Amino acid sequence: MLVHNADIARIFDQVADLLEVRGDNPFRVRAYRNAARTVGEWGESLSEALSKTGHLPRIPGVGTDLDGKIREILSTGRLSALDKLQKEFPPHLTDLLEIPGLGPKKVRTFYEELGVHDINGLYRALRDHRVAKLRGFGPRSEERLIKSVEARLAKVRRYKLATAAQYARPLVPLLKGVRGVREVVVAGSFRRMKETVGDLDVLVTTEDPEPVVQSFVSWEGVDRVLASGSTKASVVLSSGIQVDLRVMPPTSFGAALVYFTGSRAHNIALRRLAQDRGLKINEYGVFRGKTLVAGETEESVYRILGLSIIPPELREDRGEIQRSARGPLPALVSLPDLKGDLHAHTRRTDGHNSVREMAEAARDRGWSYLAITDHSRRLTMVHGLGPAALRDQGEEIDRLRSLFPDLALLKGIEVDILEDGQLDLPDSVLESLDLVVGAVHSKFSLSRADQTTRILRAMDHPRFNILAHPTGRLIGEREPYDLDMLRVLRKARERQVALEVNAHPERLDLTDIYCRMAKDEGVRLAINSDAHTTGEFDNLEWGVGQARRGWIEASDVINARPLGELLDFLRKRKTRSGPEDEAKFV
Ligand code: DGT
Ligand code: CA
Ligand code: CA
Repeated sequence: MLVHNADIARIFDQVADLLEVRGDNPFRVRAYRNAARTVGEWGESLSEALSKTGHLPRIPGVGTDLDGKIREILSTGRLSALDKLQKEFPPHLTDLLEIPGLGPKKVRTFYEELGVHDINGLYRALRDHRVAKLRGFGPRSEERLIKSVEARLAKVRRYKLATAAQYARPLVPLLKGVRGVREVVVAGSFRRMKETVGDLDVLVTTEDPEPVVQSFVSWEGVDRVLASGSTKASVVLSSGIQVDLRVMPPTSFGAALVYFTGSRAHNIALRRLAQDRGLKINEYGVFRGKTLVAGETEESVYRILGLSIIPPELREDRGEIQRSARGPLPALVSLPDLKGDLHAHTRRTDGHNSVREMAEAARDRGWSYLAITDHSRRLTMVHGLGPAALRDQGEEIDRLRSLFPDLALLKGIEVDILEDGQLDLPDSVLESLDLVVGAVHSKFSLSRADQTTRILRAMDHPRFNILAHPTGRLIGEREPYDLDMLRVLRKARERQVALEVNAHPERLDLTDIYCRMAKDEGVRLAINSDAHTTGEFDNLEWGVGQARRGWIEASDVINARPLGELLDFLRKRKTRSGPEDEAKFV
């Protein structure tokens, strides 16, 4: 039985949804919700951990009860407690919770009073004006709900990159294990590291396609087979994600990889370029007349078109083809370039590990530095640090430093940017720190002018170093706040502030497009994990992916710099005051 962490998370979330609709104890609901989140983001596969060591790792928020439930899911793929709950309600009732403005109480009312079972049923009830007649509803809320439901019905489901990765990765060893298989690559938007993925596209090369298709469609993770032929198949996994398989001869590997990596726009541009040169390009190769002239490697395909090889993350037809016609593309930043992380939390606020545990994990990754940046005090959702608590943490860091001779532990804070642009700690406290990460956690709905002014003012603070998750968006859940990004970027350059590429799978903020805009404006970036557990340092991979999609090189990234250069950047106004000195940091 193959169970991913994301499957466990999904089951726990379903339990939480159903408990909520039933009106169960909110603490119980929250326990499931938190466990879903932690397990979903856990770095190592719990299934592998259990089979390797015989027990589960210590997971914050997972006590003996939930531990037992995880084991049940890992061994059976199901949870009897969920099966029982599901019998109480129609199977698609909780889909209604995905509609903005619909909480569990309303969902239950629709079910009990109107017999609504699913989103379509709700839509009919709305259109028949049955909802408007309910107590607590009226024509206005009816109108609003109709809009939300229509938006939901039109939406095609996409998966966050990190979630898609959990589903994609086990497929590779499975298919590599089939006799005769040469290469297995997950191509498509996944290979291009797009922030969300619609479906997975798996390319396999072999001389003998039959057994590959057979293993694929009969894999235990497959829920249903949509189509199956001699060299291709499409399935839906039990997680709901679709996977398209394509089996090709090894001589076509490069051409097929180019074709199935996409993007579609990139492919179309390549095809046009080929035509201009009297060539024909498809997934089997590049042809002059009937003669195959390239196709075994991606490099050969690009070369015959007069191009240098283009990294998958750039293949969006955003100028990469014209640029590669002129010579090699920039060497994009990669994970091993990072020398540390400048945004990480501990148990003192909402993290799960101690400073020491975080430092050990950083050391084990071979990093030169790690900044501890817990939340400041005013943040209402957690107990933020005030001056005394922060001093206390500073002393803890001082004591630990001798244990980590090769890792610089930096004292930092993730300080709230208040509504008026002030920072949520006194200057004297901020001055005592090695770095200040500033972030907006409240008042997301300020007007564009006010939100921009607020952030520009914060960046004017002489100790402000990094603007964390600059747009505040949560993928698929919360829109970015309204912001004049160009002005923010220009202020960042002027004040020697770096913008964060927050690597958390739900944030990926800055986006690829803004990364590129930042580079064009000469702004430095910091690719940070915002880790709340040691395992979440792994999330940096997703941040690096977005930066690469934004054409970012190591030289643009402050945490790809050696410690000395990083400190130079952070200590900006202790040694100098104006942007004219910035040339020092190139
Ligand atoms: P997704 O799945 O929506 O996140 O995005 P992709 O890029 O993975 O798109 P998908 O799965 O429809 O197709 C995978 C790749 O196959 C796509 O990036 C390019 C190639 N491809 C598919 N259909 C066509 C087509 O009609 N024309 C061309 N030129 N390429 C195609
Ligand atoms: Ca795809
Ligand atoms: Ca596809």
